[in-house]
Amino acid sequence: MSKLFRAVIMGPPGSGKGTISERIAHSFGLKHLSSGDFVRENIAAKTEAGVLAKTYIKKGLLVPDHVMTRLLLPRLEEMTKYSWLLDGFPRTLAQAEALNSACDLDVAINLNIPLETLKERLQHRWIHPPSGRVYNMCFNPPHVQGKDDITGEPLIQQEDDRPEALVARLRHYKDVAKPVIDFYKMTEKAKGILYTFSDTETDRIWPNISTLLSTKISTIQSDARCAS
Ligand code: G5P
Repeated sequence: MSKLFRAVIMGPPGSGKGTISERIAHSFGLKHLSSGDFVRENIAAKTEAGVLAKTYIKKGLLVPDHVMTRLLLPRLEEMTKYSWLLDGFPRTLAQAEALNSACDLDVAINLNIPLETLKERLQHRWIHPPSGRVYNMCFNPPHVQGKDDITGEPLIQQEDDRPEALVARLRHYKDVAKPVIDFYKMTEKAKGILYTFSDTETDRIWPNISTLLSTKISTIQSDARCAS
């Protein structure tokens, strides 16, 4: 019998959540659920939540909790048969509490990356909106400058990666993240699931995350086998 595995990945803008999530999804077969992608899909579809979210993202602010939980929790309810990795949620204590009520997590990954590294990365990030492919002009540049590798279509810089919005995003993250970390350290149900990784390079963090998840997933599956 195999048991489902549920994880979250948290970290400031530019900490590598998306990059690491792709590697986790690819290596471990978890569904990658990105809160940022859900928000952007809703903005593109001009849903009521999307129109509201856009006004916050433009200013580099978090989307209000009631909007985020309304977008995210129904998506999780559709995923009851799958193992998943939730990228970018929770961001606030209220979101952590809502998620805690909705499901049991196995692992919470926390990325701790220096501020200067974050600013440097995000200033150089460009995306291909139709596919969501992300480039960094230094770390993983496109083959042709300004063009998507697969389609050749133009790349754009997201509004919230522009310098004014960026500084506000990083500052705001710090204020709201600490209670979330404390929540995972102190709440009885979540005790022992938080793992923090600190470095300036994703490629140095990745092997440690990969080892952690290999160990956790095989422990959970062998526990499930013993119980059945
Ligand atoms: P998102 O989309 O969740 P952010 O701001 O949390 O956005 P972001 O900016 O997408 O997160 P990330 O996923 O942590 O960053 O990082 P990434 O995209 O993998 O890497 C950033 C860049 O660095 C990329 O260009 C990558 O190639 C490069 N890179 C990675 N590793 C390295 C490395 O080792 N070296 C170098 N040189 N480069 C590297 O959310 C967007 C907005 O939606 C709202 C908020 O307004 C948010 O700002 N939102 C929410 N609001 C409230 N609550 C929530 N739960 C919300 N979720 C989203």
